[in-house]
Parts: sequence; C-alpha cells; structure tokens
Amino acid sequence: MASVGHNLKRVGAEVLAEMLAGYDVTHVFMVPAVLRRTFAEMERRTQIARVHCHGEKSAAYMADGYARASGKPGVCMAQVIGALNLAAGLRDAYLAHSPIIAMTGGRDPKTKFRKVYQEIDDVPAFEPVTKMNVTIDDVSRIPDMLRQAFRTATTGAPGPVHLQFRGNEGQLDLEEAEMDALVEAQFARVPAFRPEPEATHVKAALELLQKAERPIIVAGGGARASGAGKELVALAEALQIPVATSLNGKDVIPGAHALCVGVVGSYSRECANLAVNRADLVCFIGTETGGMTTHFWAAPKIGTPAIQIDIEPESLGRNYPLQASVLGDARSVLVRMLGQIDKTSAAKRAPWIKEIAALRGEWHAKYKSQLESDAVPIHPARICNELTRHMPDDAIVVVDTGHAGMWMGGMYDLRTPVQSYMRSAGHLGWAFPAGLGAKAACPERPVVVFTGDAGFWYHIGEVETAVRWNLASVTIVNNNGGGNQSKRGFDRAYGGQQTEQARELWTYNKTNFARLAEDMGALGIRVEKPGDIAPALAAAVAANRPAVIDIATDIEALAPTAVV
Ligand SMILES: Cc1ncc(C[n+]2csc(CCOP(=O)(O)OP(=O)(O)O)c2C)c(N)n1
Ligand SMILES: [Mg+2]
Repeated sequence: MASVGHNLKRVGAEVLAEMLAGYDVTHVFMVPAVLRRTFAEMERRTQIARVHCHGEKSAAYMADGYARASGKPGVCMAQVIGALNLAAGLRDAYLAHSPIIAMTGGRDPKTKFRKVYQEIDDVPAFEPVTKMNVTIDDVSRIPDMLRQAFRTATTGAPGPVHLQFRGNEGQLDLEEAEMDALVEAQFARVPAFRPEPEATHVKAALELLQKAERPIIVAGGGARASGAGKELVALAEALQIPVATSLNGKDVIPGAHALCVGVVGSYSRECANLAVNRADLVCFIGTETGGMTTHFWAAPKIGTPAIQIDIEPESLGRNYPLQASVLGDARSVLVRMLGQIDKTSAAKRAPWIKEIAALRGEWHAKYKSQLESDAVPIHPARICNELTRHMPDDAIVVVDTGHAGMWMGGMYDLRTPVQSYMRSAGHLGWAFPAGLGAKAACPERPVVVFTGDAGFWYHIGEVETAVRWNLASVTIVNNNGGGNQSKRGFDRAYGGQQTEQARELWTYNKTNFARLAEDMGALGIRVEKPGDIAPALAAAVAANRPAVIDIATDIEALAPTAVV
C-alpha cells in the first residue's frame, strides 16, 4: 500500500492521478473535456498515456480490450454530454464480464433541474451495464470510492463500474481535502481473490466426473478470467475428458489439442455441439450457460446430467438442474480436483475419445474445401485457415461479432496455449477499438483483429488514433462490401427470395480500406488472392505500426449456422 501521509490537504486531481498510477493503470481512453486537471496531474506525476479518441463508445471499447488482454481494469472517461455514448460502450464489457472503470462528469446540486446546457441525469442509463454506479459529490470521497470501484470491478465475476464526478466536466477534481492516495494493489487486476471451494463439493463433482463414461467439459469466460487453462487441460488429459468452450472461453485450450472439440453453441463448430449432445455428463466451468453458449439450451438439452463450477453462486444451476455444484475460483477448484483424481477411471473412456476424434475428423473433412478454397473473391474460411497456420505464437486475437464471430469462432484454431482470443459479446464494431486497447495493454505481443467491413466502418476514425499513439495492431477486414450476415434474414423477410433493391438494406459501396488506412498514416495492404494472406500478415506484424489488411471476399459466402 502506498500512502502519502496524514492530515495533508490535497487536490482531488493529484490524488486521482496518483491512485490510478498506483493501480498500475498505464492508459486512459477518453474524449475531452472531463477531469482536465487530473490529466494535467497525470502528466506531472505519472507515466499514464491519455489516449484521446474519436468517440466515447470506442474509448470504452479500447478500455475493454485493454482489460480483457491484461486482466487490469480499463479506464475510460467522458464529459456529461458524452456520458451515454460511453455507457453504450460498456454494454459489451458488462455482457463479457470485463473490468472497466468509467468516469464521467455529472450534475452539480447547485444547478440541477435548471436546464443546464448539455445536462440530463445520466446515472440511470449506467445502471443496466454496471456492477456499481455511483456519484462522487465531495472531493474527500475520491480515494475510498476509487478503491471500491477497483474492488468491485475485479472481484467475483468482473465487470464495469461507473463513477460520476460532480461538475459537467468533473470539476470536483479541482477541490481540496485531507486525503491519502491509498492504493490496494490486490485489486489492480483480475482475479483479486481466488475463493477456495468446499472440499465435500469438490469430491462430489469429481466422483461424478470419474464415474461418467461420456463426460464433457464446457469452459467459459470465467475459466479464462481465472487463468485456469493449464489446470483445465491437465484435468482433461488425466481423466480423458473432451473440452468444448464458449466463444468467450475459446482460448482456455488450444484448438489444436486432441481433446478440444471447439466452440459450442450458436457461433460454434458443429462437432462441439454434436459432442456435447452425446455426453452423459456436462461439466460447466465458468460459464453462465446462456443462450449463445448453449444455442438456446439445445446443446446440451436441459435435463442432461450436469455439474457446474462458478465463482458466482447465482450462476450455479440457473439453466441446467445440477447433480453437483462447486462454488469457487475455477483454477482453485481444478487444482483441488487434480490433487485427488483417480487416473484409472480414464481407461473406460477410450471409446468416447475415439468417437470424439471421429467427430473432429468429420468436421475437418466436411469443411476442407472451404478452408483450403482457392476461390477469388476469397472465401472467409480460407482466411481463418491461414490465420490458424500463420498467427504469431503469442498473438492476441480480437474478433468482432456477426459473421466475424461465426467464421473465427468455428473455423479458426489457436495453436498454442499462450495465444489469446477475445471476442465481441454481440456489438458490431467492437473489435477494432478493442484491439487498440489490447495493444496498449500488451505492447510486446502481436495483436491481430478480425472484423467485417460493416464492423470496421463503425470506428474507422480510430485509425488516426492508432497512428497518433502508435498502437500497432493489425486489423484484418473481411471486406465483402456489406453486412452479409443480414442476407439470410432479409431472404426470410421477403418470403424466400429478396428483391435486388433489398440489397440497399445491407450492402455498401465498394471501399478499399487499405487505401483509407494509408491516407490516415497506417500501413494498408490490399489482398485479393488467397496466397497473399500469409505474406500480408507477416509484413503487417513485422511493420510494428498500425496496419489494416483489406481482404476482398465473397459476399455470397455465408458462415455455417449451428447444428445440434
Ligand atoms: C451494435 C450492433 N448493431 C447491429 C448488429 C447486427 N449485426 C450483426 S452482424 C451485422 C452485419 C455484419 O457485417 P460485417 O461486419 O460486414 O460482416 P459480414 O457479415 O459481412 O461478414 C449486423 C448489422 C450488431 N451485432 N451490433
Ligand atoms: Mg461485410
């Protein structure tokens, strides 16, 4: 704990700047004007980079990417008029359990309800997207409220918090009070605590796993946040249990691992859904068992024997009646299990593992022609395959939603346990700014974003931010000239076959994003032939400056939908 002494009158901005540095915050993402004096104090007292963005939503997404890449809360800020833009950007973080501290300017009691320029009551809008949503009205409360914000963001299932500072620009930071810049370093990253499970619960769950002949693990974002990948793979190997993941938990086991069946649910790999639906016991680890992960509770079907491990008691059994539930940190629970496993129970699962290998093989055979397609315009599955083979060993892969999520979730494999994967929890346009935040948090690791063109358009102005701050992520744009995930839906809306004019609902003008990126000072590479994907990736990673790889793809190629 860092303390600056007692009975000392200090300016709020000084304390806030020092505390953020004390919590190991390296970047804040914002649109001015908010907490201006705090920015001045950051410059005087800290090394914190103040990344000035082109919109509050993308600032929040950058903070989110920073948080998911590093486990450290991401900090973003907006003045009162930008507050709801910022709140909109917290929605993905809330859904994904990403720790964020959002700071906004707010109302002054002296003038509220008097039609102050740009002012409404923003606080209610933060309520559905935060774990904690508070106003700081007296400067002396900055230290304890900031500590509470870090504590809330990093404990249990992590998530965003909102601090509103008095004054439309948070001018509260100019005031003085007796206070200490006291920091609780434990809450500077996730997981702040690793709650140990009850021994009897661990034993009951393990006995069921060992008894099962066809068990499967479904691991989610909670396993990822706990850093439980190594222990999870060790347990799976020791007991010969196949592993499926949620989209949010994709990087807890490399896709290349023989026991990995892939992502289960809606944006999934067919063999994962099939495997989960053939299991006689499903072990959920750190997943909310929500609609996306279970394809609306069809994989597995409700009633399938299940056990669950989670850090949040209210998650246990929410959607699947359980034979055993274990409350605790995922890694801690797995360590306990590993300490008492009976490896001899694995032998009886040889037929199940053979069946799993066959399911994996069938999937590869079915999609081989797409994965290896030489078609021009390029088939997106071929991009995924090239990325599987050529992604740097320690890359952080950041993926947008829609078809981007489907292509990469289902068809891209992580090769190594140190490659990371982060995905939009549903918001189109999240990935590009999130990738910039990830690069800010982990400058030594390659960051490779996969997005569609509609996704990239959202925050394209942030290419300029990336250049200005040399946030050297590589952004791959699957450029098919439209939002072609919408194609199926409009086919249906038009009764089977849409009109030519209907395409105005989901297509754009043809654009060369590589050229646009070059104009903004980034490296732009246009790819039109499949053989050029790998060299473009290598060149973009080596360039060490923000890069956009624009890949011309087939607008008629539709990602496979979930099979159960
Ligand atoms: C904020 C938000 N608005 C709308 C959507 C609905 N949506 C999902 S995918 C999609 C189009 C995606 O287009 P693009 O990024 O070009 O990818 P493609 O489907 O063409 O591969 C839309 C509009 C969404 N997911 N998020
Ligand atoms: Mg598109």
